[in-house]
Amino acid sequence: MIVDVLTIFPEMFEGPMSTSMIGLARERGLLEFRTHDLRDWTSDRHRTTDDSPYGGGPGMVMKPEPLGRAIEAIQDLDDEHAHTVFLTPSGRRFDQSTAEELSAHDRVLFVCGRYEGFDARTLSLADEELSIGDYVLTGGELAAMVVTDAVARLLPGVLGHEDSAVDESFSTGLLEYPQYTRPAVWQDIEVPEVLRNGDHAKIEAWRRRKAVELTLARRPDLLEHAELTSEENAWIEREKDHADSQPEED
Ligand code: 6GU
Repeated sequence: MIVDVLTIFPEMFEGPMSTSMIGLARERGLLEFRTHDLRDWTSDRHRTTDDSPYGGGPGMVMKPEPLGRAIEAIQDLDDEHAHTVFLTPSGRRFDQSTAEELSAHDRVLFVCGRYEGFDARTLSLADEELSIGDYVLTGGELAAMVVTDAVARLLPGVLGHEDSAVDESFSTGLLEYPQYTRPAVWQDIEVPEVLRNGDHAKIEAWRRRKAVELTLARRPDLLEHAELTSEENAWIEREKDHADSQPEED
């Protein structure tokens, strides 16, 4: 997969995109990652990328001309169309299923906004607009890194253990079950007996129950879309009834 990023801060990407699994994926040729400095497509002495908004108001807006020229030039780098994603807090919320969708593209171009946002006319250059959550960042760069990380780890060969992307939180629709490693006792806390007995059916059942329990406690909203057995649904209803009959915690 080829990932291009258009930004006025290419240096922000250096550490995160060269470290650990992403760095290794690039070394192995599984991910080609390139940054492009938007200022290279400006035409004035000051290399200006923003301007004040028509109609007044606070902040600055990304100028359309450099952005348009840059996107066209980056598109032309390869024969394949780059699926073009604008990163903006008003975009569709990015999640694991969006990561899976993006990982199917041969090329993706992330366009990072700064200032108050993009000139609305440039949004027609985007195949989609994404946000990484309900909070405001100073720019799309960190969001582009978050999305690249989530997508790159889904590419074949990037994770050492191919199963690790299957069982984890969100692909099952549930939060992940608790994990333990040695020692068997740490600060007087024992690793659950079931995990040390080598009965894999029991381990599987315990992990599944813990995943459902944790999801009910912390992210009950996720249960609506999780694939649950009728036994699990019945158990959840009993847990909820039990919680309803308990006095409120403060
Ligand atoms: Cl994609 N950009 C900015 N500036 N803020 C955000 C965001 C993106 N996603 C969440 N907050």
